[in-house]
Amino acid sequence: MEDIQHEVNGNYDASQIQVLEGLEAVRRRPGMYIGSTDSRGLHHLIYELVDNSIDEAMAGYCDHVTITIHEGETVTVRDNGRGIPVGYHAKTGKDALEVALTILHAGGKFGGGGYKVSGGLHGVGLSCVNALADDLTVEVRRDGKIHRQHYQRGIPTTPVEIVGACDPSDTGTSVTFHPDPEIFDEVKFEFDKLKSRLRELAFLNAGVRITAIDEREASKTERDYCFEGGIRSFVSHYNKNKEVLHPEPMYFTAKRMTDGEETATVEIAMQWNDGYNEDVYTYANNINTHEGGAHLEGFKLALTRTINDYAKRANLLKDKDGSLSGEDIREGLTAVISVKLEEPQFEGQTKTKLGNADIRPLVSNAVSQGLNQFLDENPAIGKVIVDKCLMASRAREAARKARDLTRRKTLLDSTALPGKLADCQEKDASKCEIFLVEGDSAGGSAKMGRNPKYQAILPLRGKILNVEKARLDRMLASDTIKSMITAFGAGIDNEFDESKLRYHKIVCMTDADVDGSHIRILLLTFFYRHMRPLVENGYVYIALPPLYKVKRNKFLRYVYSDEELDATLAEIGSDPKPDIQRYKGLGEMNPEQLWETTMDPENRIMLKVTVEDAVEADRLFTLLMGDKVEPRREFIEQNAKLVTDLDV
Ligand code: 0RA
Repeated sequence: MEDIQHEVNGNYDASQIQVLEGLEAVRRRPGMYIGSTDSRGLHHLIYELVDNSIDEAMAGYCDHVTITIHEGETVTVRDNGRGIPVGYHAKTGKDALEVALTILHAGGKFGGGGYKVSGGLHGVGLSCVNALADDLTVEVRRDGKIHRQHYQRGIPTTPVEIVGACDPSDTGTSVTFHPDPEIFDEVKFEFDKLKSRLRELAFLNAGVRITAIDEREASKTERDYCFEGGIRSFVSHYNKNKEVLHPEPMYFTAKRMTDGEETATVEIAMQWNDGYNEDVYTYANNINTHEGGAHLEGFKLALTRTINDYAKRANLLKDKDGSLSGEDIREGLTAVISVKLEEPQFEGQTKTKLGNADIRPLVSNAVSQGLNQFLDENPAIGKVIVDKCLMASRAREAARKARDLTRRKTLLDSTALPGKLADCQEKDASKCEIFLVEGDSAGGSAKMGRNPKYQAILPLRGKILNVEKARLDRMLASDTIKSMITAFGAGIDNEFDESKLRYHKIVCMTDADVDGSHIRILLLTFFYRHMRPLVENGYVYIALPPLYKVKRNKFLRYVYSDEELDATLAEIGSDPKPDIQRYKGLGEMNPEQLWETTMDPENRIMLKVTVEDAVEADRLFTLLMGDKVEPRREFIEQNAKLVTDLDV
């Protein structure tokens, strides 16, 4: 008896030291665990908790997750899973709940919950959030009791206590925390940012209801996401404003079983529309694999082979047509591929390429079998799809000829940069910036105001061609597009070569009005569609020009929003009246002002464009420019503000 007591105490001391060391490591180098301590890292705290609940849902024990942002930036993530285990944990001599909250890597995985497939980018979960919260409360509903424990900066301030009773059928976990202001640059959650990730998770986990509530007075909102169709609904959502070639997305799935246990699942949903873009989104364990990988390879392989085989079998493809290329087949295709597997290997530059080679045959078999069966059962749809591929093939041939022409031109005159470009002197691309400026008058000011050593100016004239509706040949005929391609120097589409890029900062400098935001949407869409690495690797920025200049005697300040204007006026008082100038456009600023406020690296504010921004721009673009008039009008009526505020 005494021995056992001793043993428990001994372990307790050792494990206590380990716990403190572990939590201290997280607090000392938070970036290692959650990526960063900026807004992205802050939101990551919520995703870590949501991932745990989604793991519980993937294991089949949970179908509702609620995320609430309370006043004061405190957040609750609540689920109706089995509840984190509570009770004496022999190995540590502590409560199992405390172990889950304090030991790195314990999170949702300790104790063998009976499932192996798990999401979560970092897998450090609960304890990590706990270490980075100045205040945290965990509550577990299990066996008819409500258990609760409080923490501050990862250290328990109460034991695990039973604080009430509940219905024994009511089980689940609820974590309420406040991020530690000592760790994060700014503690302010953005509901819009959360919303899109939570909706994505709901699409990826069919039938799981995700409720997002913003209780804060200034931004009160509630959203409820639940898609019985899962990734089928995801594809329908992407194709919402498009004309589709068949009424419902196709859906294929397969599982891998090892020793009677499910060790991997793949799901594919896809639907063609009458557009020209290829939109294939791939996920592994709910993480967007932007760089593709084994699942995408398996998909492309099977799709190309199956469509070609069918086209020949059904006599839709004559020998003289040769065979259809993968690109032709994927023109106008929207697809979501979601795989869930044990020990995913994330590779590539941004760790978003799935490495697990054995997932490739699983995906390709699912697509081959499923698609073959679909085509045999739906020959009319099969013909529409193959006809569309044939049209793509012919258009691509025409485009190739058009492109050869432009290439030959640049070959003859390879140093010819666009006439309107005011280039910089520096040759080291990593130091160079190019400002894409709306209109000639702002372009003129920018040329005079810039630092010509490393800043280049390209004025954009007129409307930028609608890349959604235009095929490659017509797109290349647009002067604006051509001048950007030549100025950047890295080519487009498959031939895009990042190493040839002439500027490592590409800055969209447009007015803060509706026209400006349209141009910005067009630019982002063009980059996303035809120079995607620009966006993925963080070369694209949005300049933020000021809205006002406030001046009184020696006081001078440029102000970037209405809220900031109010704050400034409050700060300096209203006696005597300051002079407030409102800038309606960049063209109203003189070269010195433009330099000082928007171009000088010392003072300027620039937003780095993320892939999410570009995807959103692309979606808005479809709405603004697509063929369907009604949704566009509705959209503009409802989102007049969003259209002008895209860069948030
Ligand atoms: C391990 C085992 C069991 C539940 C969980 C983890 C669990 C963790 C989290 C974190 C957030 N929500 C969660 N829900 C469940 C249960 C084991 C059992 O009851 O047999």
